Amino acid sequence: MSYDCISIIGLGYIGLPTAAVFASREKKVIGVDVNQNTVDIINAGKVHIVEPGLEVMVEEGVRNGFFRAVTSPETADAFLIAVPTPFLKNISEDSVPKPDISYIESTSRAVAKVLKKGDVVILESTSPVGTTEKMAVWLAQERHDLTFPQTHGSTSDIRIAYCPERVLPGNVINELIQNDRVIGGMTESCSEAAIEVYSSFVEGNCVTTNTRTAEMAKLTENASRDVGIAFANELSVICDDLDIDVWELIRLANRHPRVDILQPGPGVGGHCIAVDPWFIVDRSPNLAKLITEARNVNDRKPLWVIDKVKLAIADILLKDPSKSSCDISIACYGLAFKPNIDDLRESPAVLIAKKIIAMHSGTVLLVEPNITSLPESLKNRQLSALDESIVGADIHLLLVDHSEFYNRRPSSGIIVDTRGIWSA
Ligand code: SAJ
Repeated sequence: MSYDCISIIGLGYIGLPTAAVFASREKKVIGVDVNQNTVDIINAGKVHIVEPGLEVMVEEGVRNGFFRAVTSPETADAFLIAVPTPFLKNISEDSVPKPDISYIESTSRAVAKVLKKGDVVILESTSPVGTTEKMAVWLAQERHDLTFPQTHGSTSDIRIAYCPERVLPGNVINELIQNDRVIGGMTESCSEAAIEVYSSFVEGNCVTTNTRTAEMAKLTENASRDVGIAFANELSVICDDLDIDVWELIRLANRHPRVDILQPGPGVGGHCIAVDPWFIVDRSPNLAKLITEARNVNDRKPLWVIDKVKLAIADILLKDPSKSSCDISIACYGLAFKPNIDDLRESPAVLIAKKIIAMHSGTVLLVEPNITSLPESLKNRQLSALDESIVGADIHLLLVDHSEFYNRRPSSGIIVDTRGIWSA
């Protein structure tokens, strides 16, 4: 079976690059997104997200007639679902965030309407364990004239698989092509169909398993990184208390051949690592104790950083009683969720900046070289220039290790360095 027409549903950070790569391999690609504005931008050969190499690929795909975007599903041979799976915000403060898979359900029901015998449906969205099986049920509920793997095994009309994306923002195009793929088919023939789809561009290995293991693999990868970062963040708090330079400590410990500690920071951001572990906790709340605590350690880190800023303010006031808090200027360096990107989603730096603005009566300078305007949540503020902030601020709060900040250690004022690039 050859899958010549591929439909990608959800043209966001994963779906759009995936669609563009298929188009670059001269597959006929139909991108589907509910947002008319997104569809219009793509059909004009432009992009609504920043990712190196993406715009050129989208422009080429559209210009050469391989890629077009629409707002509702059309007939195709393979459907890749890459819609968001956010979590529902806490109902009460101490409840575990719950994953919201309603976009997968609505997408599945819409895709079902255009399915034909021989099609394959692949779920790529990060999902709680058991979601692919639910998707198979939703598809079957809409199409009694077709057979599905949960009832007809390897002879089913429709093939269904789970294949998580594992690409790193900032290096998406390269990782889409080079990374290994974990493919969890509902049957072996489902896995084979999915391999056939990805073989048009994936140069890594396609490793097969069942749907539940593939779903858990994705969550495990990100939970593992979250636990590793929590260890580093906890170390940073302990070392601060013991007057030890945590960055030096980690460099030394990592000289051990079997130790590889990650780097502390102001907290964990982005839409993956800070979210996905909750999908495991939601399913197994009484068992996922370490995973829960790691999340809590990382979520507490921004508050610890704010306490360090409060201490710096108190220090200045103690040394010069003629000053008041409103005379003190604080510069925040970096707002993105990690270095050298413009993505502010779930960024601990934004959270910290907002809290400092709310608590501090003096000037707060926001320096972020990768954006040209501030997000809605920081409206009424302006971006500040790096040079002026470094010279003028009383407290320098380094939040993101952007390359622009290296070798720019301020020579005066108090430094609160959450990334260790301005350590003495
Ligand atoms: N961070 C630290 N210390 C570190 C490493 C990261 O504090 O040593 C922080 C970053 O500053 C950032 C957050 O963690 O705030 C997450 O950044 P990241 O670079 O670790 O990961 P993401 O969110 O950009 O991408 C992750 C990747 N997952 C893994 O590395 C296991 C990527 O491969 C996934 O595809 C992506 O999540 C996803 O979409 O799930």
